[in-house]
Formats: sequence, structure tokens, C-alpha cells
Amino acid sequence: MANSSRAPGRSRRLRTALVVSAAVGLLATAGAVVLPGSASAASTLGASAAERGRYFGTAVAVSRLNDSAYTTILNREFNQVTAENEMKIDALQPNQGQFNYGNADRLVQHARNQGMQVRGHTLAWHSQQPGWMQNMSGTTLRNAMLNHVTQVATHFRGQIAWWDVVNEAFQDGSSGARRDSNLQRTGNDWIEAAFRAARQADPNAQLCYNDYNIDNWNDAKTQAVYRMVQDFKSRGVPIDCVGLQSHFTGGSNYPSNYRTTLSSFAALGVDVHITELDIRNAPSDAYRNVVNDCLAVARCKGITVWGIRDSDSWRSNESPLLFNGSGQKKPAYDAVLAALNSGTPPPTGNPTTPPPTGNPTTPPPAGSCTATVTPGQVWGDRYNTSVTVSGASTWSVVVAITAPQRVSSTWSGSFSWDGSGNIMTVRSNGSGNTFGFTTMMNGNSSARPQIRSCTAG
Ligand code: 9MR
Repeated sequence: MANSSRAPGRSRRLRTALVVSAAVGLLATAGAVVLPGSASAASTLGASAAERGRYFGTAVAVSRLNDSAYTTILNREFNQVTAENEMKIDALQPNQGQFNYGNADRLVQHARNQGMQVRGHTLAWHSQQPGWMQNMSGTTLRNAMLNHVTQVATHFRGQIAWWDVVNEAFQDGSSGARRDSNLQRTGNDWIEAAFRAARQADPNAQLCYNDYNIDNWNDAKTQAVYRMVQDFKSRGVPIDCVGLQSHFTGGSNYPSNYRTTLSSFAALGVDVHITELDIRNAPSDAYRNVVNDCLAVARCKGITVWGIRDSDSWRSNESPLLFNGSGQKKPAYDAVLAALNSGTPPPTGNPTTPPPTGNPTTPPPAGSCTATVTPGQVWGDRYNTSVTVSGASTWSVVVAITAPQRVSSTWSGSFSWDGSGNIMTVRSNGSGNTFGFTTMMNGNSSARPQIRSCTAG
């Protein structure tokens, strides 16, 4: 546990001068504290989901960020985004060794400005491979795939809450087999190799397997993915979550055993995410059922719809989304918001110990420096923090985050985490003396980051 591993450094830390911003008191009251059982009627999808410890997100086409009607809805309603196409292999590495991060970085920047979490989609997939990769096979392809995973996960380290490490690797139908692809032909272990490479490159991102048609618990494909996740967990392959795309479009219906599927995956010790939801003709009851099923499973962390307006959908002729082409809320929107609002808020977690106040007038010991916390913007489910270091130009600052809170994005420093994911070390990286990060409250709206130490050099 994180607490016992903290013990050895305690006396040195107590001597370390800590400056805790005078605004800590302000911060303690800034977050919306949701009392268990309290009635709530949040007026947007993201805010309501956040009150239940979840996110509500959407796929974003980066080119549409120039459309103000689109961006207005995006910023108002959603607190999570997935790039619809801009983080796929062909978009990020169009020529071998030549990475093109422009569009993806633009989305990440937009998300950071809005305090939205980002799902990375997707590191390894048989589809949307650039031409050079489609023509590869064997060890050459395996190495190129692993290099792509490493390069991309490293580029976005600290910015991505969840990666769809591998997408759509199983066949439809009754076989329960892996899908044939150039990646599959490099050997059955390609999936776990991709997960290991992703963990190494970004230890703080949650790593997901993502697929469609794994919604019905009785389907052979669902069972096959379940067995793979069970096997990965038993052998220590680093997997944290399963994404159910849940495209109930094109003739695939919402199944009545969907909740069983969510809870069965969760029982394996992974989180579950509904990653690409859209439903043909957007029936209110099916949308409501999906929300209720997610809220009924503690490890269901959130829902992402695959586009904002029907006109943005990959299946726009099926009008499967929550907003019509003019950006008006459809009946399914009201059903989703009402279902979210009637869900139970998560437990508020353990009472937290107030941070040590230190003595701001004591000068820091030699070799030390001072880290001053400045609280930033607070949303329903998350908040920003910036930290300014004085007394040194190169430094490393240790910051403790109280679980279940978790840092979802970072800037202007080099960030690493201990095994628990709660103790963060930030090193100067030449981008000045102020670094910052977004923390997801995950049901604990009162705890705030604590500076553990500031070391010069
Ligand atoms: O919505 C995406 C569409 O714009 C692309 O043309 C298509 C290309 O493969 O991919 C769509 O998104 C898919 C997602 O990446 C994976 N699951 C299925 C989605 C719908 O096809």
C-alpha cells in the first residue's frame, strides 16, 4: 500500500520546508461536494456523470473544432474526448519513422484547456495502417508495431488517461478465434507484446483492449475476449480495462444481458468503458438502459458516444446520436441525462488528513528548494493545480495524490509515478519553473495534492 511505502522518508520530509498555498482553504470548498444520497439535477452530461464518479465523452473529429456550433456543444456537455481518426496509425506515422502529431496534439491541447480526459485510440490495429505497414510481415512488422506503440505512447505520456492499446483483434461469428491480420500472423503474442510496450512507455496510462460485438454475454466473441483478459490477468500481462465499443448500429442491437457482460469483465479485475456508443435511430429506452447498466457496475468508468450530432456520425443515415444535425438535443439526450441524474453518487471515500502546513518562514535547507502550490480551475469532477519552484533552476518535486484521485494530464515538467500511481515525481525539463497537472477527483472532491519534497539539482 502507498501508506507503508511512505514511512521511511518521513523524518527527512518533515524537515523539508513546505509551502502550502494560502488558498488551500479556498480549494477545500471549491469542489462540488456530493453527499451520498443527495438529489442532484446537473444540467449537462459531463457534470452529471462526474457526480457519479464517471465521465461522459465523445469522439471528436479535429477538423470540426473550427465549427463553433460543434465546439459549443463539445465544451458544454462532455468531459472526455477520443480522437475519431487522428491518433490512428496511418494518421500518426504516415511514412515509416516520420511522425505527424499536429492534429492529435491540437485535440490534446483543447482537452487540456477544457479539463477533459483523453482516450488514446488506437496503438495497434489491423485497420487504418499506413501503406508501408500494410506491406510488412513477420519480425519486421512486429518491430515496427512495437516501435509505433513506444514512440506514440512516449510522445503523449502524461496526457492520455486510457489507451486503446489493441483494437478489434477478434473475429465476429461463432469461432471465438482471433481475427486474421498481418499483425496476428506475427504470432499470437502480438497483443501482449503491445500491452507491455505501452506500459513501459507510459506507466500512468490505463491500458485497454477495445472491440465491437462484445456486448452480448452469450456471443462467442465476447467469451473469447473474456478468456483473453482472464489469461492476461493470471499471467501478469499489464491490462487495466476493456472497452466495449457498443455500436448498436447497422443491425446489432442493445442486448438485454449487457449489464452481465459489464459486470463479468469487471469481476476479472479490470475497469470497463463504453467507448463508441451509438444506437440506430437513437431510441431513448436503449440509451437509458446503457446508462443504467454502466451506473450499476462500479468498475464502469464512463461512456463515450461516437460523435456529437447525427451529421457528425460515421452512420449519419441512421441518426444514432444525442444531438440532431442542428445541434438540438434529441429525446435520447433527455433520457440519458435523466438516467445519469437519478444514479447514485459514489461513496465519498475515506476522510482525508489535512495537508501539513509547514512553516513558510523557515528557509529551505541547502540543496533544497521551495515548491508553492497555486490552485487552478475546478470542474465537477477534476481540478487543475500549478506548482512554482523557487530557489533552484533544476529541481525535482515529489507530490502525493490521495487515491482514488488520479492525475490525468500534465504539462511543463517531466513526470513519473511510483507503482501505486499516487506519488508523482516532477523534474524540471527546461520549460520554466512552473509545472501543472489535472487531477480527477474520482469521488473524492476534497483531497488536494501535497508537496512532499523539493530537491535542487
Ligand atoms: O468513425 C470512424 C470513421 O470516420 C473512419 O472512417 C473509420 C475508418 O476505419 O473509423 C471509424 O471509427 C471506428 C473506430 O475507429 C473503431 N471502431 C469502429 C468505428 C466505426 O467504424
